[in-house]
Amino acid sequence: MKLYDYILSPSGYKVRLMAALIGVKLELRPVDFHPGLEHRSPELLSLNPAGSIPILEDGDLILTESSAILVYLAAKAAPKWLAGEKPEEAARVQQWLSFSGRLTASLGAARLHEMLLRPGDIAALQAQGMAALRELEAGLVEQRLRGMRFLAADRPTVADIACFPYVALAPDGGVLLDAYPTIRLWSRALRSLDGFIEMPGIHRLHELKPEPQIEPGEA
Ligand SMILES: N[C@@H](CCC(=O)N[C@@H](CS)C(=O)NCC(=O)O)C(=O)O
Repeated sequence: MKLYDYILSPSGYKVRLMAALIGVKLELRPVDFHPGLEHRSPELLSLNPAGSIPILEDGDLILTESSAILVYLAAKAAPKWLAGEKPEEAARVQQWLSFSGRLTASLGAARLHEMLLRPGDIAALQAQGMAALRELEAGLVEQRLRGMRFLAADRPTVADIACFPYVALAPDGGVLLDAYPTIRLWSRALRSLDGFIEMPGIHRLHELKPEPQIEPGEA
């Protein structure tokens, strides 16, 4: 399977991370996203008219949209990551896959603005990003009250992988994670999974850093 990818792309990293966690081997085809804008070249637009990466090629199949690619990899190699057995878990997966698009549009756009000087209303993007983080924090607190550490089930699913990178990289766009203790715990849980891989700005769990404390009544 060939992945059109850029090392600093959180959306490409979603696919690389998913593949690493479930033991799928990918052939990486680096795209000169910046400064070359290769994702908007005729070759890549013929694969994805939307002009975005990642793009996955598997034989004759060409897939765009990172959420679809995550679902494809999981369905092929590790269906447990789809959490389809219980209706409410399957629905929650869909809910958070859809929500992940809002993280890309807010935190991702703020990051592009700050790192690659993309035009945009940075204050509005950061405010939208913080609103999304509050929603994610509330969702994770509800899950904890159900005894679950992950977004859709008691184990990680494609939904967690779809949401994680733009959240972890929020500080690149000027949005700090200090106000979201449950998100930080969730990030720690993901970063300590067997097979976890890093990207620039997202590190494996550092064992020496103490757990954030959640005060009674905060969760
Ligand atoms: N909805 C797409 C969005 C992916 C996305 O935003 N990719 C960025 C790179 S991280 C991109 O290609 N953006 C196009 C651009 O900014 O010109 C997906 O989930 O695959």
